[in-house]
Order: sequence, then C-alpha cells, then structure tokens
Amino acid sequence: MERKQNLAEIKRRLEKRRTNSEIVRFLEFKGIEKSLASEIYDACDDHTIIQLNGAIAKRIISRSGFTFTPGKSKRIALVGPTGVGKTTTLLKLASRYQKEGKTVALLTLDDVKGGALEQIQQYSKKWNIPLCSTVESAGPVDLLLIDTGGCNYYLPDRIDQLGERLAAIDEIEIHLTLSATTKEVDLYGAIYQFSALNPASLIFTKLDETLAPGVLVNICAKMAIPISYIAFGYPLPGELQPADPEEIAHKILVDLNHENYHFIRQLSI
Ligand SMILES: Nc1nc2c(ncn2[C@@H]2O[C@H](COP(=O)(O)OP(=O)(O)OP(=O)(O)O)[C@@H](O)[C@H]2O)c(=O)[nH]1
Ligand SMILES: [Mg+2]
Repeated sequence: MERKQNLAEIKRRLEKRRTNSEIVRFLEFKGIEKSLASEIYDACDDHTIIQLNGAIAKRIISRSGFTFTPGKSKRIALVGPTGVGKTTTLLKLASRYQKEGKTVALLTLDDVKGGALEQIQQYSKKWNIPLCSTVESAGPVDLLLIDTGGCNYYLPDRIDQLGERLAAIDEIEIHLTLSATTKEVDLYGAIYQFSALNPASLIFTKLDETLAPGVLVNICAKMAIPISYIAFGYPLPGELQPADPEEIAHKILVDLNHENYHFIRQLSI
C-alpha cells in the first residue's frame, strides 16, 4: 500500500516537473530568458493563463507607465536604429495627440534617407498637421514631434552628431525607438550606444512581427529605462498603445500562438 502511494507521489512529481518544463520552455520560446521564465513559473500556483499573465506583467510594471506629457515637455524627438519605425511611430503619436485635442506640429531632421520629407509631408497634409522647417517656426504648440534619421549604433560618430543637433534644441525629450524583431544582443547594443543621448523612454515597434516579444521582459529586468509605447502594425494611424504591462504580457502569451507558429519556433532550436 505504502509502495503504491510512493509510486503515485513519484508519478505526480514527474508529471509536475514535465508540466513545469513545458511551461518554462513555452515562455522561453516566447523570448523570455530561462531564469526569468522559471521565476514567472514559480510565482504561480496553478499556472492558468490569467496567473501567468499577472506574473509576467508584474515583472514589467516597474519599467512601464511612462507617459508623454504634452504641454509640459513640448519637444519630443524619436531616435533609433535604421528602419525600426521611427517615422511611422511619430506619425501615429501625432494623430493620437491631435485626436486628444492637443495642438501638434511635425519637424524632420532626417537628411539621410531619400524621401524622408515626403513620407511625413503626405500625412501632414492628410491630417492637417503643420510640418515645420525649424523648431522656432513651430510656434506655441502643445507638442512638437521631431523625426530623426536612423543611426547605425555601432558607428558612435553618427549618434554623437545627432546628439549635437538635438542638444541645440531647448527642452527636448528624446525617446529611443527599437524594433522588437531585433536580435536581443543588438537591442542591448542600441540601448547602450544611444544612452549617450540620455533617452527618457523606449518605444517598441513591430510586436506584430515577432514570435518572441518576451524580450521586452528581459529588457525590463536588465535596463533601468522605462518603456512608454508599443506599436504592432503599420496601418496609420492605429496600432500604437501606451506600454501597459498586462497588454504586453497578453501579447507574449496569447498573440501569434497558432500551431503553425509553434512549428516555426521548433525550427529555431
Ligand atoms: N509590422 C510593422 N511594421 C511597422 C511598424 N512600424 C513601422 N513599420 C514599418 O516598418 C518600415 C519602416 O518604417 P519607418 O517608419 O520608415 O522606419 P524609420 O525608423 O523611420 O526608418 P529610417 O528613417 O529609414 O531609419 C515601414 O515599412 C513601416 O510601415 C510596426 O509596428 N509593425
Ligand atoms: Mg524615418
């Protein structure tokens, strides 16, 4: 009888360990590093999606909730690596704040990319948001949104040059835009290199283009800088939200979870 009970106990423990490793592996698949995935697992009793969601959100909370305050810090510049979605996100922000009744103007300092001006001009006309050629000509708006050219962050001279241009603008607040699809090591590279510009927050784009958005949890654990917005799609003006921990956790646990995507993830290990 006792032997039977022992066997049942061993079976129960093995089953628990199997479930444990499956959930931890799932969180790892989703981009959360192993030690954090184990911590998240250990923080839950019955490992329902709701519990896991809460445990992930808890790890993000201390680094989220940064909000722009138009009218207070009136000049906001988005900086970041090439092609991460700076201009698109700037336009999404412009539309968002305009809809909230704020007066908004746009400015581009991007003289690197051909067509950069036209990209902004198109929406400036469509949404009736003034596009200024200088900071001074923006006049007294609630929010001046400043686009910048993409920088190869492993060429620090480019960042220094951009920093000099931005430092000449009074009361500017700089935000570092990053794509959630970038390799994790290069995200740390970008955060480290762009720290020379003292960014106030991180904005993550392209959460719709990765099976591993859990990288945001790793960044929250390692970096002191808060996340202000997440973007997850290119249609303008939508697909931009303030960085809500529960929402990010939901994106990690629920979005892009179709079985075909499980198969794709299996290919990567
Ligand atoms: N799927 C997806 N695509 C996005 C998102 N944000 C931007 N894009 C797309 O990414 C591409 C680059 O966007 P841009 O806004 O031009 O990027 P950028 O950082 O300004 O690029 P550079 O100025 O060249 O450095 C475009 O095709 C956008 O439509 C997003 O959140 N999700
Ligand atoms: Mg751009």
